[in-house]
Amino acid sequence: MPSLDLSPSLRVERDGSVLVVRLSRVAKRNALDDETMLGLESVFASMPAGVGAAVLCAEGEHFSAGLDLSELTERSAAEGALHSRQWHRVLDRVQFGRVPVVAALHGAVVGGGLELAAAAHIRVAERSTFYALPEGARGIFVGGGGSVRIPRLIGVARMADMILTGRVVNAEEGHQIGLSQYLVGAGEGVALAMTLARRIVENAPMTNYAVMHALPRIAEVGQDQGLLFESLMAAISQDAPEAKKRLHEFLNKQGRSKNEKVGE
Ligand code: 1HE
Repeated sequence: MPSLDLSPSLRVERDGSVLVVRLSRVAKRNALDDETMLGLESVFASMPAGVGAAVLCAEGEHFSAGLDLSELTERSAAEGALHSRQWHRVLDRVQFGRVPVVAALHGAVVGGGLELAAAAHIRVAERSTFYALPEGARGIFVGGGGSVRIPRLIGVARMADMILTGRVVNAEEGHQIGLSQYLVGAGEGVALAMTLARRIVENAPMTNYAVMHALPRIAEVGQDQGLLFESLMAAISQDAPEAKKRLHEFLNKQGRSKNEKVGE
């Protein structure tokens, strides 16, 4: 696997059509300092040609301890706003980049770590995973897009509870309430994330584009606009040569057994 290392706190490797992005700041429990965030921005902004999906995972016992609190102490309000906007920019690169992102979670997924995980399109959680928003205890508020992305996964009331009371959500509960789409045993997260990423790469590029860029926006607008937006996206995707080729293959049953028909 060729290595594309950028910063000491990130390890980036290519495995065929999948880019594996690994938080690698174990001594600080993968706390997200500016260097790491800017590294993530540059990775997701310059996805190499031929890569069709990314896996986001972490070394050590924890996915991420969130914002690096040592960088927070002397910041003014103005600097804080700019810093939060920097996080928004970086996590928008993750969510609205060129390729779908599958996050493999374990251990602490807290504060900004949960905000980062929420920017991925699919979350696979190992049973060691726990989620928390210690912002309340630290006297601050989320600043990395959490108040926008996390309620879309679990609702405002659950997120409010996590900040106000410091409630820690374990992997099973997190799975039930929608923080993860997959729940697996210890050490199985990255393998499943890789399998899912390889499956995603097989989709027509326009399908993946529509799911990443159109679906979350359609879900936010009114029914009228949403239905029109959906029709336009459907028309564009079915017009692509790849879609026409796939439909012909299905109708001509080229190289397909009965068992492969659904989902494939
Ligand atoms: C850190 C950080 C950090 C650990 N910033 N240095 N996030 C938090 O409030 C979570 C704070 N961290 C924890 O609750 C715990 O570290 C963990 C539960 C994640 C892991 O516990 P543990 O026992 O494995 O590790 P530790 O002994 O607490 O920490 C090991 C080292 O990592 C230690 O440094 P050392 O030099 O003394 O060895 C810790 O200081 C350091 N460390 N977490 C800086 N977060 C965009 S806005 C987002 C706002 C937020 O994210 S607020 C939530 C911040």
